[in-house]
Amino acid sequence: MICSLSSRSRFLVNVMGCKIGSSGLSPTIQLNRRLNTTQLASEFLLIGNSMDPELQRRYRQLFRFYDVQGDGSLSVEGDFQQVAEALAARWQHRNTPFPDMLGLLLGTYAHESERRDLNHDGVVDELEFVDSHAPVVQAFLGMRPQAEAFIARAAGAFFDCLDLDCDGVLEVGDLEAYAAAYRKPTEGIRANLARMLAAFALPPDRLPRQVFLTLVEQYWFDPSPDVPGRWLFTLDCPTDASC
Ligand SMILES: [Ca+2]
Ligand SMILES: [Ca+2]
Repeated sequence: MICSLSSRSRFLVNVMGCKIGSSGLSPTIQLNRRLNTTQLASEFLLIGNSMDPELQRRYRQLFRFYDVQGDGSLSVEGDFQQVAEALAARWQHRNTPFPDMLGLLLGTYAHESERRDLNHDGVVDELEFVDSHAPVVQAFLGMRPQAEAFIARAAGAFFDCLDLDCDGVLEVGDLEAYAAAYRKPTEGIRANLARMLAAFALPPDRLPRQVFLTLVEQYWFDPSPDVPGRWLFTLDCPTDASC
């Protein structure tokens, strides 16, 4: 995720993986490096087992979405670099909302990958990906107002990276470009967006910024079976929207 920081939410931001401090490493990561691998695995196994199964399912789904090469591991070089380049390239000949969008995306992906790489072998596997989000969930539950403010900034900045005409609304083409950057199929995106927007009694093909933020928060943190955000990364919605 992309971050702009305020001192109020530093703990949460540390957990969410944004860069702070002179070392460039969050205290969470620094602490992790003082533990040996066995201790670390035990810590995260315990936390991971306490996570809601539905959230674990979604994080596994998200891992597969992010896995551009489909090889069961994530890395900047193998997966995220081409995504960042594809998303930044859409802005060619346009004024970007950030001075160096490619650099911002690459830096964010690099930092997120480092945070998730619990055994520091340079890649993130599915188990690491799921387990590394346990402290994020705990931080969200423990610091809800700060967490929501953080989501508004971080996910909001990512929204801006996709909103080519800067009108505060994502269209189907913006979401298709995002999925295509991850080499994912785009056929079901229109129907999937329509069913999510129907839950907000909104027109089927325009996703406002605030609704996007709500869907992101639901996907990451609300395991309820009826929230529309649970569909956010669903790629196989039938085109007749009957799913
Ligand atoms: Ca690893
Ligand atoms: Ca737009």
